[in-house]
Amino acid sequence: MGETISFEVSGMTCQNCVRHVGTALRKIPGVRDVEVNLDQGTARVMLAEGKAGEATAGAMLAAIQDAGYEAKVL
Ligand code: 9UX
Repeated sequence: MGETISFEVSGMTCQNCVRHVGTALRKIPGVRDVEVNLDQGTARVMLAEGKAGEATAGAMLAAIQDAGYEAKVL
């Protein structure tokens, strides 16, 4: 199954924002799947098996911020 990391994401106001965040996170090597929830302001990132060392929370925070949103680990 691999691990999951969840984030609180602020600044998302529409489904385009959701797509921006999801696209940014899916580009990170070792990310298997991403679920972004606009209403909850959250992103859940599922890692590929054994990829926790590559796909770090810090890399995800940077990717979300580069896309124009703020986030913190839940
Ligand atoms: Mo969500 Mo933005 O539209 O410019 S992507 S508010």
